[in-house]
Amino acid sequence: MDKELHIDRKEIEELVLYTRRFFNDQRLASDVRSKGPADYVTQVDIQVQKWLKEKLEEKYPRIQFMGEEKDNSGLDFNRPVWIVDPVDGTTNLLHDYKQSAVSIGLWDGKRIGLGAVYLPFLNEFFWAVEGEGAFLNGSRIRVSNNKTLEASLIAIGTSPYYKENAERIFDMSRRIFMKCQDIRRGGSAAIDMVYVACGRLDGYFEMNLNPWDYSGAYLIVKEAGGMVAEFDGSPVQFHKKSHLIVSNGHIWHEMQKEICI
Ligand code: 2AM
Ligand code: CA
Ligand code: CA
Ligand code: CA
Repeated sequence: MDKELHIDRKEIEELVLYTRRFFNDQRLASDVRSKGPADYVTQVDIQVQKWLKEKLEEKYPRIQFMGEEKDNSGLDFNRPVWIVDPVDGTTNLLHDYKQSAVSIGLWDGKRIGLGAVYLPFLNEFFWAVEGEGAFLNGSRIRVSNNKTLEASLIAIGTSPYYKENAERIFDMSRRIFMKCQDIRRGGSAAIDMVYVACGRLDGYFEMNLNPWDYSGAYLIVKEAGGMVAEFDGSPVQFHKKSHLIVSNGHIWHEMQKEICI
């Protein structure tokens, strides 16, 4: 990462951990607006984004801010950008399912140099800086060592806002299911990815993800020894929608074989 940016881990961690109070406020979670099919925004999303935007802009005035719940036109990706999902897993929040995350990636103008994902309901803070490894609450994490799909637990994504893709997605999921130990559907891309990073899951795939869904967790998976790439094997692009396969590395190609028929 560009060292000139002078990012202080402790400072970012404190800002992110502060957001826990918004997640625990039932009034904010039940203040809901619909953005489209199966697509919602609550006051938790709004308040967490507002908090992070204000604080990050105050501490790092040279870094631009991209967030799911704002207009992101006019950003210059040749310069640094925070890529923020204030709540990943909003549908879970609506149902009090306790599986949601705050996700922050730092695009340094060339690549992702830092990733932070916070799980407020578990009080787990995942962190990675390029070349420095991945951490969960301060302890080093590694992906699992499972070498086959047969021994693997795989999370799927269902893209509920694009139900016209359902047949294709459930076809892929069925093929994966037939070869693996079992599947899970957690509802937060960021959580599924950091769970791959720390070995709770062996793989995950989903279509149509936005940069704020995966930018924070991307580096955490990579620094934990895992692999993240588009369905066709090409590198992840951070300014557009992506179809991603994420794994411990060993089973990436075996997953791809079932997904891309
Ligand atoms: P969200 O909770 O921040 O909206 C669930 O399938 C995953 O897809 C979650 O990470 C969810 O993020 C994300 N998601 C939800 N709506 C989406 C949309 N319209 N486009 C792309 N991703 C979406
Ligand atoms: Ca959303
Ligand atoms: Ca999201
Ligand atoms: Ca979100």
